[in-house]
Amino acid sequence: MKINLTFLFLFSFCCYIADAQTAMTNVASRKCVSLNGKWQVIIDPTGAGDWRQVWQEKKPERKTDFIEYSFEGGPELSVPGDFNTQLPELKLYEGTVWYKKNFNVSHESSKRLFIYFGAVNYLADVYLNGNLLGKHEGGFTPFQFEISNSVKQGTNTLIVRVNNQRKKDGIPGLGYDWFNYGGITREVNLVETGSTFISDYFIQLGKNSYSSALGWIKLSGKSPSQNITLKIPELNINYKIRSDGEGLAEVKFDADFKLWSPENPKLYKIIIQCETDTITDEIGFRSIGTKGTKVLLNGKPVFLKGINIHEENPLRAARAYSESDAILLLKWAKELGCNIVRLAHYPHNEHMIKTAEKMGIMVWDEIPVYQRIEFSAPGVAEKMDLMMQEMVTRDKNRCSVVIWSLSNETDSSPDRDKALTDLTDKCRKLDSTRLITSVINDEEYNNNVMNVWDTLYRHFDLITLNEYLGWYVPWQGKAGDIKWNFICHDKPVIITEFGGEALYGNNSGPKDEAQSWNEEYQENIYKDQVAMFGTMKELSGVFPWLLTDYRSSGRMHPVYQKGWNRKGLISDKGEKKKAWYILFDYYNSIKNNY
Ligand code: GCB
Repeated sequence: MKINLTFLFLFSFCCYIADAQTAMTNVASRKCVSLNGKWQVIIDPTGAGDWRQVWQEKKPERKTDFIEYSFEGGPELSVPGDFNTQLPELKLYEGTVWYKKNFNVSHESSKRLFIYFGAVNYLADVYLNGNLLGKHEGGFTPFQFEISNSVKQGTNTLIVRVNNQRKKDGIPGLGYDWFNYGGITREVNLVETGSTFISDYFIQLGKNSYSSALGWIKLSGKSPSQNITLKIPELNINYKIRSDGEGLAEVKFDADFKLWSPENPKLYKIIIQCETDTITDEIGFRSIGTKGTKVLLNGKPVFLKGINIHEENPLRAARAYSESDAILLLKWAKELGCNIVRLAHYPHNEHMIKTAEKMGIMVWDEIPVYQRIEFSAPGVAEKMDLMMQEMVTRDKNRCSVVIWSLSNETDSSPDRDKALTDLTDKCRKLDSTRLITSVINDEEYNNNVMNVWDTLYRHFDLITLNEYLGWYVPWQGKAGDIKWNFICHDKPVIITEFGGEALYGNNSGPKDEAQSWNEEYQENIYKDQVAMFGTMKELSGVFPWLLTDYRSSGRMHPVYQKGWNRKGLISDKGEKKKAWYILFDYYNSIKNNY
């Protein structure tokens, strides 16, 4: 884990294409005032609010004046939460909603204040007291604005223009197979810090080590050079360092850690103290790597018993955001026998990652570089970089996260290859301790031989592929007879998606016809897949698509889908389909160190 000053600088407090700042690490343990709750809103389908300048909240001055908008008297929406599921008129809405919240401040000039957003989907323009603080693009990562100098004593007004319209050069772009929930979907906080504070830190085991913690601590503010102590009381660690003129201190100490694993998800309380700030965290220590075709956790081979999950609570048919949503989804994953979840296809809220960590579930973290991204369009590479950096900044101290995934199912082209190679290199410079990959699905299947040829795999730590044999791609022979050729022979192979659709409770129609949408057809796909897995010596893990049925407007079958992707092993009512039990038996048959 090398300290790279350029990246640290970018990490910390610089402006990107949008001028929001990358959020400080570990907001949950800082002094926060929550701005969650009801916000007043104006729904603006035509964009009229832009030329009427809603953020100025004009009021009539003369008797003859009238203003054709008002937050007062209008609807309210809960934050956090998507807007589509809160008001019937927003059910399928993709457009602008203006949000407004007043808050009170009595601000000491020696302190600094930030407004922190957990996530806003997709564009956010943030105004404080009528002035633009800045903009942020990207629906699934946190960002912040410093308001120490712009906030007033007393009442302040925050207005956010949120827009979830699809963009050709957006990430994701125009088409994606999940519901486009818009709004201020995650928490909003007012964060108070000292004038110089611990803005970021990275504390994990060094690559291939079980006892050396490596990393850095970064202070931001006017007194960057300070004495810092890092304590782990349970291990009697009292490590002292001094930050340099840039506020940066290198961390390197040894300890007799009990390593984090699914069997023993051990976390340690960590206290970092500088002269002007203290922050606490719970950090686990584990090592992740590969050897040949095996994935190694703490030096021992581990088969990744995975499941894909979207950030949706199917029982509420709404965007998931809370700890209880996370518990619901992850308990199912645990019950199925999983030791890892793929949080598809974008960074999920932090509750998912922290809850998984406590439950002993590894996490696959991914950015929404999905399918038909316009890699050569102006600004797209910068947006990919920004999302990758925001994800890594937020989650790099979470030991549950073992894989950074930088894209899913992109079409092969020189532009794509360059963009994803660059992004992989940048991600590796930020964090060399985790496995880095992208998911590809362009393998060729002829005469029951699968040729995994894409040269891009050479840049990744894993061969991670999606195959829908038995659903989008008919079997060409017996599942157990398929021969696999891989472009690289020294990397673990992970099947990151497979599956098929079935409506829970539908057991009618021919069992060998996909168009019946019955549970037996899906069950057979799983039986065949399991037969195939048994023949693949390079296989180091599988992630079925997916845990639960989920909303996707493009799934238009009027009887079986009704706007839902039905590839879940669990229905939108929480019922287990027959295929669940096939996977359950398979996962239970795999020994820990297989
Ligand atoms: C895929 C995509 C995933 C889709 C899934 C499907 O290959 O990666 O996002 O939702 O197929 O259901 O078609």
